[in-house]
Amino acid sequence: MSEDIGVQVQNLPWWKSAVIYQIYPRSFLDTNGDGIGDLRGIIEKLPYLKSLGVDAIWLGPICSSPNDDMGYDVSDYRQIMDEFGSMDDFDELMKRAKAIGLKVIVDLVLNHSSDEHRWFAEARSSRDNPYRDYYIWRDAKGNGEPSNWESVFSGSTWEFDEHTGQYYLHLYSRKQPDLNWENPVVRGELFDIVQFWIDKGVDGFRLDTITTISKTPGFPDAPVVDPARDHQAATQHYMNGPRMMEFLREFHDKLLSNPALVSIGEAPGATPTQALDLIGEDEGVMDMVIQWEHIESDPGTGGKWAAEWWTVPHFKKTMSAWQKGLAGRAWNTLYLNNHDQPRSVSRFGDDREFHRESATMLATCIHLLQGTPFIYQGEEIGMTNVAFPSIEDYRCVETLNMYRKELSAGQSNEVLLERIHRKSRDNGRTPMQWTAEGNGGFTTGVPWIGVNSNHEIINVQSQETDPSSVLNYYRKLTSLRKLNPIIVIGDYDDVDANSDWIYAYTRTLGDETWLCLNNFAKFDIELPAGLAPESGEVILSNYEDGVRNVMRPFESRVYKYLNTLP
Ligand code: TEU
Ligand code: CA
Repeated sequence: MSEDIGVQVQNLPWWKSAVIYQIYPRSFLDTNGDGIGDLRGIIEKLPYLKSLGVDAIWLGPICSSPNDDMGYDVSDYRQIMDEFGSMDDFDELMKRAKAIGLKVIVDLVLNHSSDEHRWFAEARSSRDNPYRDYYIWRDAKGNGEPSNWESVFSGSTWEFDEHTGQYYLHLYSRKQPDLNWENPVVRGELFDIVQFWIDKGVDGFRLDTITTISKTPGFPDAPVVDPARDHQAATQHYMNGPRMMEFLREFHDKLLSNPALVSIGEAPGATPTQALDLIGEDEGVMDMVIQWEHIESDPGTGGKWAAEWWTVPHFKKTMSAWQKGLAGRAWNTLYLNNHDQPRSVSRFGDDREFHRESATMLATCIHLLQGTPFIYQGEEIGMTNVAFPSIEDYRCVETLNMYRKELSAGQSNEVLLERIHRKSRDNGRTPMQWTAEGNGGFTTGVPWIGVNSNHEIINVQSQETDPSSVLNYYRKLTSLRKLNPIIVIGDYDDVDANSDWIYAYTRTLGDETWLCLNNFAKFDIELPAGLAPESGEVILSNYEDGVRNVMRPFESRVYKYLNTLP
């Protein structure tokens, strides 16, 4: 690597060359047999995380919570959730992570609190309580709710409070009342909480649903798109709202501008153009956004539960729009999995016949793009969706609410379970599969949600010793990134964008170009002449012995050229 390039990479903020590993603490490792993952479980697995070659861990919410939405409903922002352990455990986790060079990012849920938070208990006690204005209260309009908005988790966003005779707003579950960011006292309280975690030594924040903190004044009705009141229609009144940038600018100037901290805002509904406002290199208010466009690139209109018709060209178009839209102006996050999504190998790959091939192809495709790759726990062994037989086996509030609503509207249990098997967030929340033994080595007790029975085949232990495993392929990817600045800062371009099954793109830095070919089909694809490389060194592939002009099912191949493509 030339000296110039080495210096360029060294001068980047740490999070640009990093790989971030997302932990869903509840499902990672249980060390006391209560069936719930805990901080001591994370401490125990720090050497494993280090061995993956990741640079930072992002911990899903760890604060006190009644767990209506599994920690995304916080009842005390300065305490650790009982089930997860104590603040001493957290301090120890920080110390041990730092000692082995792992950074720690925490998840902050500032759009709403739990209804069991002290503030809300006060607020609902009377109309003139000093905490009343911490939340959003409105009178009935006519005889009905203040607006027709549908909650993300089904039903109205307005919940009537008998005691004080007004409605409060909750974009998510009724146990997640929205905080009133219009109130400067609330912003002050939230910023103090952020400072509390900075003082704890964390390296950054993932800011939950941060683009919904400002709502259209007057709460106008959403256009009625369909009688089912899908929540998408209302999002225009609370996503990227009128004062969002102002609030975030204040947040940035007071706290987030600290260059040692990374700030990653979750931005459902953001387009590349909107993202530039939030994260533009010069004027941005955060470092990166978790955008949803590529993950929701099912072009249907029926909302998340509709049968999807995901296509490779549409996916490529979305990825390219983000790659090109942000190039040189802002920084991408790269991911296909998290705790809100079904497992990518089941969704975009083939979790049976081509499990290893498709898990490694998807990984290659994501990790070689420009941006910071995220690995979600279990992805590194190719964990799959689960198909529990009964609704009783499910835990996710979004899933359960949708089921109840649709069942009472006349839909059958069978149809609803099929949707849930395909799309439920619980697909991504089953316990981490460490071993082939009972409960996958996750717990000695009864797990809070079932362990996928395929842990007998898909688990960390068996993949550790297999050089061709998905796990060891992820290790190859993280180390390749460390050795090759082209992966971090090389320019991106797409190639043959019209191909139905191949996602081909180049990365270029100085006189070096990499061609990354990914076959999303479960059958052979013959490469068109322009794409079939005549020369070039293969630096990475998930198959042995590449065949020049044919890509086998879910094959990935990365070629390196000097000077120019042949
Ligand atoms: O997600 C925000 C969000 O938009 C999701 O609720 C999304 O609409 C849903 O998952 C689609 O299936 C964040 C968290 O990531 C999520 O886990 C929380 O439930 C939500 O905020 C509320 O805090
Ligand atoms: Ca436990």
